[in-house]
This record gives sequence, C-alpha cells and structure tokens, in this order.
Amino acid sequence: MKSWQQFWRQLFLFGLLALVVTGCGTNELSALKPQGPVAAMQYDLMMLSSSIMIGVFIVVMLILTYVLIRYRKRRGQEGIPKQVEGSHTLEILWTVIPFLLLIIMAVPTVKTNFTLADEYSNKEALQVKVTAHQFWWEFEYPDLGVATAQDLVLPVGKKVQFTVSSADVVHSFWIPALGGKMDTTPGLENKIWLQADRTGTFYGKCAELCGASHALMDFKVEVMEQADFDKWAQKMKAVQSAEPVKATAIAAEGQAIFEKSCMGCHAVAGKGGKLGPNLTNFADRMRVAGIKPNEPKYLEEWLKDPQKMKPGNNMPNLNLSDDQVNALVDYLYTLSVKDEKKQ
Ligand code: HEC
Ligand SMILES: [Cu+2]
Repeated sequence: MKSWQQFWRQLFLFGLLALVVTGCGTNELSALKPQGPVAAMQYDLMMLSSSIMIGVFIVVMLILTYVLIRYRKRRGQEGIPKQVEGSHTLEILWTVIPFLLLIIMAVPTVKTNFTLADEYSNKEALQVKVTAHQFWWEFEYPDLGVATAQDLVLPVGKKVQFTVSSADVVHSFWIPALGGKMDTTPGLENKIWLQADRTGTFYGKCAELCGASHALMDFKVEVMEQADFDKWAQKMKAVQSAEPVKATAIAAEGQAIFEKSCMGCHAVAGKGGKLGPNLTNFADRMRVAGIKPNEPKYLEEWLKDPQKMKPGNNMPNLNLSDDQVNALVDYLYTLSVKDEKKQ
C-alpha cells in the first residue's frame, strides 16, 4: 500500500476513535463533567496542567518544524555543518521557562490540596463511614444510626465527610462526577469530603485493583433533596424496631429461610451479620450486587449462583431449590423504606 493511503487510513481510524471516545463521558460518571465543588476544583487543575502541556507541545513542535526546514542539507552543501557547543542564553531560557510553568501549576495545586484536606465536624457536614469489602461497599451514618450498602444515599448541596477504610485489601473510593479518589486501607482511616450540587444518580467505582471481581465493584450514589434524605434516614431507623412486613405466605416462607441461612452474613433492620451487604432497603436498590438491574430475574440468577455473576466474591453458592429462591425473591422485595415499592 502506498504511504499516503496508509496515512489517510490511519487518520480516518484515529478520527473514528476520537468520535467513539468522546461518547464515553456521561454526567453520571465523568470526571470531566464535575457535579460538585470538589470535582470542579480537581477539574480546574486538570485543565490548567493540560493547557500548559498542550502549549508546550505546540511551541516545541513549531520550533522543531522550523529547524528541520531551515537547517536541512541543501544541494551542493558538503561535509558536516559548523558545530556549536554551549549557549548561555538557551540554557537560561530552558531552565527558567519550565521553572515558571511549574510554579504556575504548583501554586493552585497546593492551595486546592489544602482545601480538599479540610476536615469537617458533624455540625457542618454529614458524616459517612465507608468500608470497602471484596467486592462491595458498606455505608454507615454514625450520627443517624443507620447503615446501608451498595447504594450510597446523600442530600444535595451539603458537604459530606467520608471516613474510609477497608475490611480486607486495599480498595479505592471514587465517585468520578463528585471527586476523589481516596484509598481505603485496612486498619487505617482516610478522610475525604465531597458534595453533590444536583440531585440524581451518580456512579461510583473501586479504583484499585483488588481481586477477581474488581471491575465489578461498582456502587450508585443517589442524591436527593435534604427533606427526602431526612425522611429516608428516619424510615431506615424506624424499621429497626418495626416487625418486617409479611406480604404473602410465600414471602413469610422466604423470611424463614433468610433467618436460617442468610442472617449470619446479612443484616436486615439492625439484626444480623456484617459479612455481607446490609439488606434493610434491598428492594430500593438500583442494582443487584452493584452491577445488574434490580429485577427478579437477576436476583434469582444471583441467588442460584453468586459466583457466576461476580467471580471470587464472598457469598457461597447455597444450592437453593427453585422454590426456596422464589420465596427468597418475594421476601427480599418486601425490604423497602420507600413509599412506592418495586413490586
Ligand atoms: C457467608 C456469608 C453469606 C451468606 C451465608 C449469604 N450471603 Fe448474600 N452476600 C454475601 C456477600 C459477601 C455479598 C456481597 C457480594 C459482592 O457483591 O461482592 C452478598 C450479596 C448478596 C446480595 C446482593 C446484595 C446487594 O446489595 O445487591 C443478596 C441479595 C444476597 N447476598 C442475598 C443472600 C441470601 C438471600 C442469602 C441466604 C440464602 C445469602 N445472601 C447468604 C455473603 C453471604
Ligand atoms: Cu476494590
């Protein structure tokens, strides 16, 4: 193939790639579309350093092109050109310019770092304790006395002070549209504050390779009005003393199975173990295990073989019969604190 053909082909593929990649950023998941003050500050820093980089690249390429043309070997020219060694002017220039550029980047970076490292008391900020597990997220609100998992629920326009840690290996807590990341390290508590400036759903991710299902360690962030959040927290707290609803006989059967086989790992309404996600408001979640739409067919799939959906996760295959699975599905969809139920 002729080289100009190759050139156009590559240019075409590159253009196609650029088009496809620009489709990647959604408001829910992109660090390039900040939805809160922390993400905005981090975005500004990224833009500053990128513009400086692009500026330097363009200047260097222009000089390179000029030199290539201006000093190329001309017809009739013999031998090697005159060799020059050392130039004070040049050396000072290429020391001072990068130095100035670094200062321009360093001042706002250090300033932002200090702002992001600020810690807030529970008077100014909502406190949330995050514990990362292989491969799910636990969220506790110590001042409100409630706990949830997988779906993080937050009020809009309010600072949230996260205290993050891990129950097993190192993970990293990241909500691209709101800011981050922060490592979660076993035995250590790291702090990070974030704030969402609009209601809606955002996506969170584990940003540290942590095992077989690292790529499936997603979570959702549901941001709501303060009044709705207060109502949510109240209801979450209220169910801890209330008896769970037994809608149908089959759900009651599911509850019996749950208490026998699942409660050791899963808590509902304040009772049960902490080895698996708290299921108090399971029916309100957007996803099953953080990844599949929260619909009966995926819940069934999960209960029949959790290892298939998320390889290496810590829920064993309990070899449930179809009847047991159906009863459990019925029961699990009664676990809601919202007014309008899923089913
Ligand atoms: C040995 C502990 C253990 C037992 C027993 C167990 N689970 Fe789990 N379960 C887990 C863990 C750990 C996860 C989180 C897996 C992940 O996402 O990495 C989980 C996840 C789940 C989820 C998804 C939760 C969510 O928020 O999306 C459901 C639903 C669930 N389990 C139901 C059950 C039911 C029903 C039983 C009993 C039949 C049961 N589990 C028994 C440990 C357990
Ligand atoms: Cu992880």
